[in-house]
Amino acid sequence: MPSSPCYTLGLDCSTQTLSLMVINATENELVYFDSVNFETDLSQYGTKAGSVSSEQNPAEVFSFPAMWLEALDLLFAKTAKLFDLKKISAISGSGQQHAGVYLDSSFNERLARLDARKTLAEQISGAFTRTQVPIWMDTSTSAQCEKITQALGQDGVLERSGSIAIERFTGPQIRKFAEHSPQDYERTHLIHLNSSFMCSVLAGQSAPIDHADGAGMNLANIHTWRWDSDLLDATVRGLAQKLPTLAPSDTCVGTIAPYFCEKYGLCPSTKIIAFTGDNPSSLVGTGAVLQGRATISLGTSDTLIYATRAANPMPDRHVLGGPAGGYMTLICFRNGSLARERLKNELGVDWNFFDKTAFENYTPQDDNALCLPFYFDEISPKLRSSTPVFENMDGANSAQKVRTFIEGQFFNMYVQCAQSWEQAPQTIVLTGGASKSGGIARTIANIFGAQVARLKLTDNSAALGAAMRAAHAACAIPMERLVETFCTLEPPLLPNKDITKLYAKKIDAFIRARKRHYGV
Ligand code: XUL
Repeated sequence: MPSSPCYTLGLDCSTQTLSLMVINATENELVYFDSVNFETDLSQYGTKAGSVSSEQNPAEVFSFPAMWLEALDLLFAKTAKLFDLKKISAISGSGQQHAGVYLDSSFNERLARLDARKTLAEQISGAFTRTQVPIWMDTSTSAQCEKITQALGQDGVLERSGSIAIERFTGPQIRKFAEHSPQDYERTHLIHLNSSFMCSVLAGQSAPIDHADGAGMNLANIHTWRWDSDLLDATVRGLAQKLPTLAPSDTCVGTIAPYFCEKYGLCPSTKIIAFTGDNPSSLVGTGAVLQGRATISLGTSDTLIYATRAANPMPDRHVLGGPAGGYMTLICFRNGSLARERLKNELGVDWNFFDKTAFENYTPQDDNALCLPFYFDEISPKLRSSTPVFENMDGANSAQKVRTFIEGQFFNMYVQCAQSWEQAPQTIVLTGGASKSGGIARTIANIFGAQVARLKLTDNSAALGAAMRAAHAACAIPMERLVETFCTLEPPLLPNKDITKLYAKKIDAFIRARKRHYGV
């Protein structure tokens, strides 16, 4: 154990916010947390919850790398006033997965000469060959996915990259850019992910893409952890030249750029550890790097993640590199909190009603009421939808609608994963805004037949995971010890066996209804 304190800083650049957390890993303390909200704190970008949809094609959804840079300056400025950043030994971070950042040949030089009297956005934005970039909510690349699949076969793409060709993944998005904007594509010298881009800015040099986030591109080979030449050729010929290197998640990229030392008082020896995706980071921050735990994150999207030893790719799931070694499985559901918010608004109820009142004194009944809860095109399974379907619910009140909608969301999640996992988890850790909802937690416990608990220390498991990874890589603190200290759980909710049995019947009805309405 190191004798001097190990303060580490974790950043999470997610869809809606940039968050910053400081932990003192030697004293087992969470020391500081703050965040910047893209929609409200950077309203000049006109985003709704951090993204904008294209008017011509709602399947296209974008965000702005310049906005992420502005958020980084804002957040460090706020933090520097309240916390002595000189104490920080190492920084790591995470970002929303799949979003590419497209840069011209001036990027490296711009990073090398960052001037603390100016802002990051002012100095770096000139390198963007796309000012708005497609993010994970974008489902507009079906044609490109088809071409990639034709070239290698569905299994060929799956076996190599850990996923079948997926619309939001960076490779198909890059292909679309190359096809639709060939000149801007030509000018593009380097394509980073959100995570490796933010890491590069902090390190003042182009950073590698880590194995976990890199697997969300349909370009990396998950067995060799190199860019796969067949996948690259099937995407865009010559793409290899435009990609950073791939590296394990615990790689030390270098030390912090002088810009941050001069402006915010960080120490020049602060180590920068490779950034990763928000889901891999949450796997660490919830302690699900250990076997037997799975994590459901109830955020803009709902995601289910768990660690595995072997890769074992299957078409309905994504295999990523494990942020602490091995592999992890991820299933992402686009109809998460934004869909819950739509229903809440349509019913004219508040979150307290939605999370609590609607579930008071509720025991699920053996009836035919059910809901296919899709306000948006779903990615798991792939289906097109703009409104939920309520079946056998004529005359239902708001409370019944809320409950049936929530049951539908987690029936869908259960169906997407349970048929194919090797070993069902005994504990599910819930994170994200909606994890506070007792009604949702109970529903999940009963559907999955597992105990469900939230983290005691924080809601932001991605930022915590980043700070933990920094402590592990820079101060050599064992991951098991970090999990033991920082990922303690609140008292769990236990499943009710009779309700789990009843839900199994309802899940069969859900599968039939989903097939009837959407063909999947
Ligand atoms: C995962 C995914 C989302 C984003 C959200 O594949 O697309 O969970 O990472 O930030």
